[in-house]
Amino acid sequence: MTTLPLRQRSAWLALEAHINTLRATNLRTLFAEDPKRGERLHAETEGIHLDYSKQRVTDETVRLLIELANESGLGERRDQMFRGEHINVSEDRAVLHVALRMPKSASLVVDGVDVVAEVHAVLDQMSSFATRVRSGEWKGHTGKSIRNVVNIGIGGSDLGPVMAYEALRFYSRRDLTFHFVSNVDSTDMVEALRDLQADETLFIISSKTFGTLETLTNATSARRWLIEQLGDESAVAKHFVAVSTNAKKVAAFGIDTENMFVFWDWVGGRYSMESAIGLSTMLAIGPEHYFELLDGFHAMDEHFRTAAFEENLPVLMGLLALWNRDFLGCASVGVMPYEQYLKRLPAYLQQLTMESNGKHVTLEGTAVDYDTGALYWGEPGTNGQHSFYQLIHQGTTVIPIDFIGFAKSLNPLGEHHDILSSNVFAQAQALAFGKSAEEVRAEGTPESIVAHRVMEGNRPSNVLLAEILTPRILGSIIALYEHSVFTQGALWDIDSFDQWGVELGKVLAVAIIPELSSDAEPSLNHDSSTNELIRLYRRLKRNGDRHDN
Ligand code: G6Q
Repeated sequence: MTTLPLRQRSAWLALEAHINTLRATNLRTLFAEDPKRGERLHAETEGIHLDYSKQRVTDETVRLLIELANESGLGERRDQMFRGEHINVSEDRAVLHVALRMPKSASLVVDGVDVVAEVHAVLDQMSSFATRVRSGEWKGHTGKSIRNVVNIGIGGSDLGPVMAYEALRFYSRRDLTFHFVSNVDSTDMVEALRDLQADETLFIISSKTFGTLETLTNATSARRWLIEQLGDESAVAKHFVAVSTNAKKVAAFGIDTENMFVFWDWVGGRYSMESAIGLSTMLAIGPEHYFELLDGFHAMDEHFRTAAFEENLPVLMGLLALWNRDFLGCASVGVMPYEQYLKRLPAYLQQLTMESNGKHVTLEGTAVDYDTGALYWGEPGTNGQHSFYQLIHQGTTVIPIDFIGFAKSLNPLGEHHDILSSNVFAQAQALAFGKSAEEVRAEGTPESIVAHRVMEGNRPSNVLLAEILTPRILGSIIALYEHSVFTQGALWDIDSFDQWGVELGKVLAVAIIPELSSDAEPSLNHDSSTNELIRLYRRLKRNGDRHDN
């Protein structure tokens, strides 16, 4: 299907005309004129309720956005993904993370191979390994059971495992400790290993390519530490496993491929947390809970694949995000989970959204003439309310917020949970409706500070509400965001599955490493700023001062 460039599509032009109606009104008026608005502008699936009535939209906006989705061929593009077509065009790859969570009974044949059967073979291998480690049957080099797990990986091979471990900590084994080393900064590794006994520690080296400098540097140091502690190189076999697509490099590193868990090039790094990259998650929560997590992902996949766009949560969220970005000019989105266990969710979503949709050309390589991915960030509630929410309420830039709340706490304690949740509703209310000068005056505020206390309101938000955080709900929330990202990318006509922008810095760093480490004064051929910084670094490095604790 050939489509016109985005800004020439008729629904886009209609939205450009329609925005003027919305500029002339605000959320206060929209709610006052339409008492049922809050009951109407919502959608629900898989126990997740999305209230989007506090977005700056009307029924007409949503209708036009859905028309834009249809005109852009969103349905066809989604189906291409589910069929395993190479929709990651710049890397010529299929995009099949949805196959990672299909049930065993399903089948998806891509290039003559049933990928679902392959996925479940690895899941079986992971389950049997996790069961052996968790039961104490897997013994380390000295015959002791494993008590500590250290996942070494970065980016997509770290953020998912860390986020899921924190999110599902309630369901995890408390007699096992989990550590996640990602940064090549030695402090990350040294602090993680500080209190660990080597003979009770299992390292999972997670790297799709097994060629990532940070991960290989960390893995090499971990291996050296283990051998030094246990005094025997053969100890590596019982304390190192690998998760990768690259068996050759795993073997070259010295990990027996018997202890390797594979995945495939059709799984993007930031879409890999439920592949073998989730091994640490499975070790923490056990296979049964892990399969519930996969079920949650799959249920949302099916909803995305089959539900009408009007009721389709990921499609609606994606369209609203595009509306805020391109028509309301919002460059940033705040994700605020009111659930302590989701404290790493904003960081996880930051990669998912920004690495996927931070793109400047269309699939054909033409420069886009509209804004693409927004900046995503956030903190768990209520902490942010006592710091940066000031700017969200009264600053000169409008930041749409996704509030994520739950009706029940996993750790009920007195009134805590109702106090926490009241803030979800109150913050969304305050952002939408603000406080007028008349209301401020009516409180007896001195005239000199009335203006300071006025809150203009009309600031958009989504509220996602579910009953309680379970592995299944977590899977559904992540898949919801994945497909929202997909929806935005499809309309923007960009490749949401590559990440060429991260390459240049890596290459430049590799050239600079020897210039920092060699004893001989290198001849520097960079720009004058880089040259000068390298010289200064070398001078400071030679400085004789030591810093001991
Ligand atoms: C994610 C990116 C990136 C990747 C890391 C780690 O989509 O591709 O974050 O996950 O660079 O790569 P490896 O898993 O290959 O070490």
